[in-house]
Amino acid sequence: MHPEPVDVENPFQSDMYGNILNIDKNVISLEEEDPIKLREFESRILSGDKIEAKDWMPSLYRKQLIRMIEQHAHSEIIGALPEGTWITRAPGFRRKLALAAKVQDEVGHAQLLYSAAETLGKSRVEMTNDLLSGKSKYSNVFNYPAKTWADVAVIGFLIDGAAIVNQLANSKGSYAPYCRALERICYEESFHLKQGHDNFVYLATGTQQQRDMLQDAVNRWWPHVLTFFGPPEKLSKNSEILMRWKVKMDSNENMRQRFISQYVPKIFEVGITLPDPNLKYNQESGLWEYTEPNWDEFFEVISGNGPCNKERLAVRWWAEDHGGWVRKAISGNIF
Ligand code: BYC
Repeated sequence: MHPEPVDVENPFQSDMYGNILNIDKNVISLEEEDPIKLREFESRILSGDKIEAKDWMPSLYRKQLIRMIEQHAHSEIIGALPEGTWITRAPGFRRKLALAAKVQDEVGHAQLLYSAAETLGKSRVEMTNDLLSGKSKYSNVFNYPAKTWADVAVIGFLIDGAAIVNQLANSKGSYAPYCRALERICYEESFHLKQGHDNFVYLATGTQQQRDMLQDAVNRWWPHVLTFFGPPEKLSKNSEILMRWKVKMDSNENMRQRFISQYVPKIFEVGITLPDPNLKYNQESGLWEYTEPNWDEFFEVISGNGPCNKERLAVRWWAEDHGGWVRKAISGNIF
């Protein structure tokens, strides 16, 4: 049985940003915004200026940022789970140590990101409640199981690689607290990438059994890795405004292309193939051609109907239930 959602009046609710949590969260259309303030805001963004938490911003900018940063934070928390299940089964002490440190980092990234989202007026408690109730999304890729040790290598190399492509670009964006968090996260992700690459190469150059295990994991993960960057333009409802306001520094498709061009050669280099007969570089367009991932499946998964969605949320409910006493004790409200 699930416990009751967390009380939003909980004293653990952060007020570290002063009165920022009391800001008006009602979203009004751009036409209703003060045109002078809106023009000034947009020209600041155009000139490359960063927006800080207490600066004026259109309510839609605030809403979009909360949505995106919150989803990112949840992705880090839930993303710790597929790899986390392998800590106790890692082959050898060195791999175990590295994986435990990596998973711990991911949870730390969530902390940074929840704090960045809190600067915009949504409390950590509200965000946790929205994750637990299924209202908030998190990255689709973490709703697939990590079946073998090779899945850990693929996640560490390709999912972390994809994350770096996305986050490095967006760390140059317009909202300063998010950019600061992303910059720190990218430093740590580059260690995760080394860990993933080392593991990937080790398996790719190992015994036939290790190579088969890796190839099988790559075959299963490749389509999901491509979806990590979000749907193509015609299905991407948020991209236009987010790019105009430099929250997203490039389109989903351009990020995907950047990832493919950086990582496909590295995969081929160690003799691993990709499960896509249409994958090829088009010299004329300068773009990679590939088989479109199944976007119907993607939307099903992000609506809560993927292979592991229920299992992932059940773990969070368990943590909520069993960790409540710790939160109460820390907040001094144990009696
Ligand atoms: N998964 O309008 P679009 C990590 C949703 S964790 C789920 O293009 P947007 C790691 C989207 O929310 C790092 N949902 O969206 C951790 C929207 O629905 P709503 C994860 C997705 O926001 C542990 C709808 O589809 N990285 O690296 O403009 C271990 C339409 O899409 C996804 C981030 O979170 C998806 N993949 O662009 C290892 C990066 N894609 O909300 C590794 C930050 C789309 O309107 N986020 N949707 O109902 C972003 O950069 C952007 O949010 C995205 C999507 C590019 C992902």
